[in-house]
Amino acid sequence: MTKQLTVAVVGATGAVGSKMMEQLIKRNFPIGDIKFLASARSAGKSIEFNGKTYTIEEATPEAFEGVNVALFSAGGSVSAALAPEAAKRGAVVIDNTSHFRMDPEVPLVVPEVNRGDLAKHKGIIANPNCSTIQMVAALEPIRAAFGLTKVLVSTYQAVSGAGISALQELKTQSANWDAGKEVEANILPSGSDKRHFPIARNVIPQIDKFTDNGFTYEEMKMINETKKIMHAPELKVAATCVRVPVVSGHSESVYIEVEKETTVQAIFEVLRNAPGIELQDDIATQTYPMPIYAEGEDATFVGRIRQDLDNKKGFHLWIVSDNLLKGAALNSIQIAEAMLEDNLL
Ligand code: 25A
Ligand code: L14
Repeated sequence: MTKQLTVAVVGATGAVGSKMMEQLIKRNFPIGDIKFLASARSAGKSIEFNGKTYTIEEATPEAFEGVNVALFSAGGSVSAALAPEAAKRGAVVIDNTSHFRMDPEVPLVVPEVNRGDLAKHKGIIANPNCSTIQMVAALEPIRAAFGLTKVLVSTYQAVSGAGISALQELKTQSANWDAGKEVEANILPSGSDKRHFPIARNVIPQIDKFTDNGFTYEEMKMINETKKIMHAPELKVAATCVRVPVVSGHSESVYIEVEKETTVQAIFEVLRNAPGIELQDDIATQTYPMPIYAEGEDATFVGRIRQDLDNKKGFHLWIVSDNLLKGAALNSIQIAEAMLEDNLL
């Protein structure tokens, strides 16, 4: 019989946390007991899970006593304070925030790409950035077959990545536009930055705050995390991250350079056999990935694959996935499943 685990979900009432709950049920994760932790604001409220009602508890260090797996998605400061406390009490933490991702002691894992890194864990595993997960899931099979030297990506990121309050803002702004009322902006591009712009009927070339080098933190996450996950410190990566008024599903225009000369047909073949990837590429029937069709789906969709006209080793791809699923909740649960299979839990 499979082991039954005690699971804690931190940030269950959030955009990612609620998807984690859905995935635990959908994938039949072996739960013996489960608890839901949030801020004091939500403690005492009730939450439905698999037909039963649970009371939300405040996330405190003691709340992790007896927990086997703790799924965190409540923001970086919550993980910084509580993930080590959970690990100290014997839980394996799977953390959705960026806080521990570049810590050399913390595995940063997309199971299809670097599952082997899980064995090196010391209590905390980091779930990568959503835009990074879908990109490396699609590029790893190509790297394994043809080598990879360079990646240039521009993203078209959905609003749900910024949490429930940002989604609410998109809805209110859209309604106000339609009603001819004044449109207010308080959250995007970044709640903690100085200026805010409407996302309804707009495109914002800033996700997260700016770092000193002119790239944003979101762009630097894509650059650094891609190299770490693919074990490729020499890989050249650059990113431009852009918010678009889409609810869920991140899209990416990606240009890559491979080591060995190859063809679009050979890349099709590799992607057709890749785990978690669905090839949607047939221009004769206008078949290509789009976020409204990726929403709610587990796969990472790839299409519009073209050979560059000036560089035989250059290829262009269009990659789309549900940022709350493969980009966050699904990948977290897949990490837990892989650890169970590999006797790490
Ligand atoms: O700090 P960061 O890194 O910048 O992260 C910012 C946000 O990104 C989301 C998540 O927002 C996070 O807060 N996030 C995290 N990882 C993500 C990922 N991989 C990610 N988004 C995409 N991809 P969220 O809205 O999705 O979820 C927030 C959850 O975290 C709980 N929480 C917050 N502070 C906490 C805490 N839990 C424990 N301790 C703390 N100190 C939060 O629960 C929610 O589950 P909550 O109780 O704080 O909020 C419950 C409901 O309250 C409403 N609400 C939200 N903000 C406010 C508010 N009400 C009043 N004032 C507010 N400021 C919401 O309706 C919420 O559902
Ligand atoms: O996982 O879309 O580092 O605003 C947190 C916020 C990813 C995207 C992370 C967003 C992100 C994100």
